[in-house]
Amino acid sequence: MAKQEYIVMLLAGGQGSRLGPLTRNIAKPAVSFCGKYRIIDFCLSNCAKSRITTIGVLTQYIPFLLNSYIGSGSAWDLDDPRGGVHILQPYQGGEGGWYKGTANAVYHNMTFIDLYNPEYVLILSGDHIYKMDYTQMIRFHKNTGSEITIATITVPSEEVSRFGILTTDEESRVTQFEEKPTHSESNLASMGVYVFNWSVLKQSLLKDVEDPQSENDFGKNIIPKALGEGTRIYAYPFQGYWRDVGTIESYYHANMECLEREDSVDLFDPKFKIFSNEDILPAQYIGPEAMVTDSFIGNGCTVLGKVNHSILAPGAFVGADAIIQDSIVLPNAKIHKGSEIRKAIIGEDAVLMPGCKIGVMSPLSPKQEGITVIEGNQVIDAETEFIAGSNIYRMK
Ligand code: ADQ
Ligand code: ADP
Repeated sequence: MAKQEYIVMLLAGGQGSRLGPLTRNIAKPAVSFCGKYRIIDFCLSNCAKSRITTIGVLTQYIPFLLNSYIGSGSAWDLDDPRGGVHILQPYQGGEGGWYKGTANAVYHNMTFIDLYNPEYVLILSGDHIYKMDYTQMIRFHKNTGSEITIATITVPSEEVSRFGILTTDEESRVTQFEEKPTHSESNLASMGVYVFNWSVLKQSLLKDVEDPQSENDFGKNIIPKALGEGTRIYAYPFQGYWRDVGTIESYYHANMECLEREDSVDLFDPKFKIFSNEDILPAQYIGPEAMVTDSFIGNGCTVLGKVNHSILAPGAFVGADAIIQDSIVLPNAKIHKGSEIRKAIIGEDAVLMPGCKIGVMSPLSPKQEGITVIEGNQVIDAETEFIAGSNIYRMK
């Protein structure tokens, strides 16, 4: 195998339990996004834009759809003969075994990394919505003489508990790091995107795996330990839109921000395209009585009713006199006639029989109400009413 200056290890194996009903049967990076994509498309398209030649994708949790979706990587133009895309599943023998935390997933695949003998390893997460040219971050890593570089972005103070939070000196060198603090003076968050010198990463992984107390996680263990040992860690200031879509609320809002177009990822820029590997489907069909406004409608959809400020993923069906408002309908979900869906997410392949009422129906404004979620693959009986009362409703 030819030596590569850097390779990517893409973490895509977490359960994503906070996405609840959406990840019951499907890995988080494979969840549909914005009527055309799956979440992992963003980071694979970033890799293509950054001319990355070699990517190891670490999958573990219900990986079937994700693995077949990624395939050879050709949809993102990543099937490079020098390396290409490799799905790395847990295996037995050598350093093999189930992936405990994120760092443990990389530990189990050190032999894979050694095949390419890289200077640097770029660690990415498969569940972020953003556009980034990683070559700029690698250049920053080299220029600062950093051993570990963490991509960072400022987040609203009330969200610090979802992220690794850092403090830096005036040279951007990291002086403090705390994983998911309850509150913090700083609101500079780790994006979970790292560049490591391979020699430094390897030593950290080998040491960490010996520690029985460790959860073998980058944010909880590897970064704090390295900082404590005086490793040169720098914060790369990312400019642009970035969302971790790890919760129902953040997933819903990131989809809706795409509709608003302005403060979101630019899906329309021909110089930086987001590629996807969606099925070949016919064009969308909008029926004679239908009304569609302010919405993304995927290929293969049939709309007979009304859709406003909503996203229909490929193959969705909206029957006559149905109303879809402020909602996300995931691939192949069927909403039969006369049903009303407001501020809800309808899971993949779910079927709503006629006359269902799902989501906000109370006098409160939609902004005050929670998001109603129907799990994928469910058949909801005719005339069922799920009124948004709590944040998330989980079938069963
Ligand atoms: P979290 O987002 O909580 O925090 P986590 O969800 O554990 O990190 O995992 C990140 C990525 O790794 C996800 O794409 C997930 O699918 C994958 N993953 C998780 N466990 C895995 C395993 N065992 N094997 C393979 N892949 C796995 C992290 C950092 C924070 C940072 C946020 C930014 O710890 O410091 O702020 O990301 O989103
Ligand atoms: P649980 O889900 O905890 O077993 P319930 O199904 O009775 O219990 O609902 C708990 C709360 O969720 C109630 O306040 C109920 O009004 C509300 N709820 C029920 N269905 C939905 C829905 N589809 N979306 C949002 N909230 C709902």
